[in-house]
Amino acid sequence: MLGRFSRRAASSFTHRLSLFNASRSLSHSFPDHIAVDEEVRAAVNANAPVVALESTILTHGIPFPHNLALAHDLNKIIRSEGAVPATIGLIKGRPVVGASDDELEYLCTPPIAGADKFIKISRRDIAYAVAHGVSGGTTIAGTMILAHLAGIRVFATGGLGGVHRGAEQTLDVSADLEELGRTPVAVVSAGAKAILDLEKTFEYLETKGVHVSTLGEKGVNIPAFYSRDSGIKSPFNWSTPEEAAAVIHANTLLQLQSGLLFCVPPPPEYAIPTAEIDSAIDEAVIAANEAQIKGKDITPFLLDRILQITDGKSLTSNVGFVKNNIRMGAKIAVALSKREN
Ligand code: PSU
Ligand code: MN
Repeated sequence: MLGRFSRRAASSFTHRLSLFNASRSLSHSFPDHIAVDEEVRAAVNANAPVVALESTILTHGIPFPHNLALAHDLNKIIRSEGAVPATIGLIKGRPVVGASDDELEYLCTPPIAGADKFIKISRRDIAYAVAHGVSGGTTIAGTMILAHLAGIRVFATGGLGGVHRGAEQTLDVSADLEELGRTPVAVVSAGAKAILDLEKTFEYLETKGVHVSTLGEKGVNIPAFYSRDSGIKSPFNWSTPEEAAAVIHANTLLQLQSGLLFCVPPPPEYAIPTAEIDSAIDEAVIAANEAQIKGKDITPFLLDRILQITDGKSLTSNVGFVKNNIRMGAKIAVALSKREN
């Protein structure tokens, strides 16, 4: 009886799988109002590997000229793994998926004095930016939305926004968490950093039904961005890109509509010891409170302060492991494409 049941289950699974593959071979319907690069379009239609990249890390995270060098390096890394890079952002009100070299340069160059600054674009900001012809960097939330509309399922970046310390008073919870709960894109990152309340951040992701898995043996904890161990147990672990791809594939097949978070601990050579980075973070958080920084300005403020306090060490670390995350993201995208073609 059991054998019969599992045979039936298996055959219906295979049937669903072939339906899935058939539907993937139809071309994706790209919304008219999003400028999707030709190469990205072709790759999405062929279910070839594509990796989305965010642009808030370029406009508000990493200072010029390091941001531009990083943007080019990330594209090269993705290509060297056999995938197509697609940096996402808004340029003069136009959502762009797969920024050209000129567009990357535009997004990375600080605005000249007096010019409008780039805004930081999450879900609430997209329609405004489009309506007003505004340019800006998309956060993880904003990037997930546009990646999904363009048919891209893998997105790699540095670190996730989360529940801020003191959120019980301020209710400051990053839109990234909400988006992970409602948009089926896999985000590859070094977790969220200890500028946040990490316990609350991962509780929130659990409530929202987000799959969280950390690279490493079973039992390896979630990383904390600059440091390898947040002290928080990872609900799941993954060891190979194929394992991660299998979970993304199942999430698609079941049409769960929720996002997935694949954490990659920073390689030891780029990690900063917890005690060292924690004291810099504490100092930065105190400075933010004193200066009464609020809302979407908090994350950029803290990143900049930590950079100053660590005398640039946080930047070297950040750039190093972002590249590592992006390589892992590309490997996952390649494994996902292989699995489904
Ligand atoms: N964490 C970082 N670097 C970053 C960000 C977060 O270490 O650049 C950016 C990401 O784009 C993320 C956003 O989506 O900040 C979260 O901002 P907020 O906390 O305002 O939601
Ligand atoms: Mn916030």
